[in-house]
Amino acid sequence: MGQIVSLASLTSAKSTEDMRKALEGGGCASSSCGSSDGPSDMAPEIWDKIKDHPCYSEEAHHYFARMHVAVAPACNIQCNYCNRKYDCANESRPGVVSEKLTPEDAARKVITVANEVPQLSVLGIAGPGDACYDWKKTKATFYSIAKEIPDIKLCLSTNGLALPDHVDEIADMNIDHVTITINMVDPQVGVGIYPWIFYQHKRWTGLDASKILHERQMLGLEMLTSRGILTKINSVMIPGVNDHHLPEVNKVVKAKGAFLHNIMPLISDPAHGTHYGLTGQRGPTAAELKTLQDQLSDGTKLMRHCRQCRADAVGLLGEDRGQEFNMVHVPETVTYDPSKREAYREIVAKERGEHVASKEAAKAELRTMSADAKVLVAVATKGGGRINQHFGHAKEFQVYEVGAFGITFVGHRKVESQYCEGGWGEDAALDGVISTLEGIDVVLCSKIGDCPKDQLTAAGIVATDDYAHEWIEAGLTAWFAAAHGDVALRA
Ligand code: CLF
Ligand code: SF4
Repeated sequence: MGQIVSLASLTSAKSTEDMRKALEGGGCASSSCGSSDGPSDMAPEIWDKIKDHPCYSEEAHHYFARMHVAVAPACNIQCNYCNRKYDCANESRPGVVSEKLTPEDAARKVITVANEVPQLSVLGIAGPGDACYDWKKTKATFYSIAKEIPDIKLCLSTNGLALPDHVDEIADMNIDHVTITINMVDPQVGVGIYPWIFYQHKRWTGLDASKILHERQMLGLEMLTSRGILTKINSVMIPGVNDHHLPEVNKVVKAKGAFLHNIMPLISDPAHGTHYGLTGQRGPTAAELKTLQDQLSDGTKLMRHCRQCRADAVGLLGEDRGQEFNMVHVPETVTYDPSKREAYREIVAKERGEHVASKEAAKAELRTMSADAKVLVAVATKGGGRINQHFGHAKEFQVYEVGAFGITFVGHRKVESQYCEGGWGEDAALDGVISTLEGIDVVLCSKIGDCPKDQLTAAGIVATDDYAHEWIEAGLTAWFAAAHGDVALRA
């Protein structure tokens, strides 16, 4: 068994050997949901495009990082979940304001991050307005960074209205990943989401606005997929507005060739000052989101590992290193040094092989179990695919459904305040963690004290550190076999 992986130790690793040591005992979480498909599930050229993209491959998100640069402030529509004071809520958490950058600043920042963060594989532009409407800045930024760091993947996110005007340039610039936020395919539904759009020098409202937006989104999607550009659809799930309509959206975007569908829960905190926030529109519960996702399992593959990240996010999904790379920390002149990224990639390539073998073994073992049992397991992990985090330090838990059918990655549960902050346990925080874990049967972590364990037991949740530092799949399977061994089918 390897040592505990610390992704922080990877990013601060000074040498290839340090990185290798940090990764041993590390790895990644897996699942059998759509976006976790591996090389055997798709054409090699598609796998090649997604294998290092943390949003397009669930497996990759444990190894590779993205960063966003906020170069595109202008927007051409109004969404009811957006307050223009903040960044584009289509691709980032509302209520977060990023530092606006010029394309030149952005280039310096990306090179600085690439020199420091070996996991960096993707540069995304997701606003803070609309990347296609503010196209000149988006284009200038991608152009200069692609020249400096040719192997970085370029990714953009858009509301779709201006998209058809730029698809040819997107293809020419090798932007292989585009996200369109599509919340409806019936303009009548859109009336409740979009108060206005600005199109062809004119402001449109009501059904007219929705119709135009819908037509442009569909056209943009078709144009992208016909050029082989991988297109992800983001949909914001808004209870009572479009939740019942999203299966239809899923069906339509699948028919038009979308690669992935990411259903994001509406965040409508009144403090963010959005229309929905101020009018009391609620977001969906975790259970409602899961029910909808389960309903869609036959449609376009689902992304379930989205973290609704900050608009100036830097790092692995779920990790927030944006503040470390504010412009005050970025040198005036900086030269790209590929050595850290190259060394990291070599190590990850090896590590992934071992992890895939472990997942296959886990799958085979589970197939020998009774088909009846099915449990929801929350795993505390710092990344690297291992059960390697103390219960009290977890800022989020990765949730898996486990049964004879295999292991399905369900999503993550964010912890508002960690149980053990500052070295001792806080009872009030534990209550919060327990309510975060509602519906979970089992918690696997690398360490847990008797007190929180007892309180979890009282809440009907089994917690154990027996599988500390195991690959996640191996630990899940071992726990499942121990708990359901009496009904195992094998001789
Ligand atoms: Fe950024 Fe979006 Fe590209 Fe990823 S994010 S532009 S596809 S590189 Fe990813 Fe963040 Fe979710 Fe977006 S976790 S909010 S899906
Ligand atoms: Fe806000 Fe983005 Fe919608 Fe524009 S597209 S209104 S920036 S959420």
